[in-house]
Amino acid sequence: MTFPQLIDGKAIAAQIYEELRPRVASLVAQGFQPGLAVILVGENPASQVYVRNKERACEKLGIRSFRYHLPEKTDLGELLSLIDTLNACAEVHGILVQLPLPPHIEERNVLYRISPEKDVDGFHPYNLGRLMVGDPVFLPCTPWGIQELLRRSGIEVEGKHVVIVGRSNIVGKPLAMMFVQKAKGANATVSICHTRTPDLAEHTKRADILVAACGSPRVITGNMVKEGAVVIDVGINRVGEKLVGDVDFDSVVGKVSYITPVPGGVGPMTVAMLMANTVKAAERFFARAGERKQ
Ligand code: BQF
Repeated sequence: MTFPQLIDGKAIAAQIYEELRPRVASLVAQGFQPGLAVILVGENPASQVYVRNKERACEKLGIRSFRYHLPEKTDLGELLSLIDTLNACAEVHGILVQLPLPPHIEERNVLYRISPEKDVDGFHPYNLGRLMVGDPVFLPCTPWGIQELLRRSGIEVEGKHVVIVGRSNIVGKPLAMMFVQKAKGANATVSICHTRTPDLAEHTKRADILVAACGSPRVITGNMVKEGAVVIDVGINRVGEKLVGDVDFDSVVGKVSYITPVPGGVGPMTVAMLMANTVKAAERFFARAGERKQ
């Protein structure tokens, strides 16, 4: 029997907010308040919760947030013209389009329109390309949050076998790219699997660090995990009234050295890293404004 350590994402996120506070204060003291535009299309109830979480985080830090809540029937052209306006707006340093979008709007077309300098979600192909070549500007928030969770919990990634279950552009693929880099907090050996990988358990059992980001409730069970492994659960699934992860917590918890809970694990880190990217975007914006004046 091992005694697993619960990784407290809420506490680590709070630590990140405290580090951001003086950076926001310094910008405000120079007359430059950071601003984040949040675009929500339609009435997806989960999206409304996430948008509220992000607005609350902005408020806590003294970042201005601008909400654009558009009707479900909004067409691509209207959304693109709003993004063009925000790209040109000096009060807005970060632009975020809450996903998922309604099915009639192609997400790519929208994400590609956001100025890479305001792309605080890190989803623009420019920023994903910069990540791929090992010279990142804006990292996607959830993968960055996972890296910070591990680093701040004293869990070494270097030389470890990280197995990621999930291949999304938002979590699985960029996280794999981050951990495989020749860089601090990385230098891992990385496997990317997914729910259609044959003999998935054969792969997950080899993980020193297992990241579950496949978006299906409780698919990672105790028999799929190596004794003493670190388990990071990215999933947020509603099962009845309850929020559960992609990990079957009860069957895994007795085997592992560290595990993240759902809620209160990776989720709060995603929002914290969004704030970090927004502060960074504002700092970069004001540095460029200073150069133009000289
Ligand atoms: C927590 C998200 C799936 C699809 C689109 C705190 C959040 C969630 C959980 C949150 C998420 C998930 C967000 C907790 C933002 C993370 O206490 O466990 C915060 O607000 N998230 C999103 O914007 O879009 C998603 C998950």
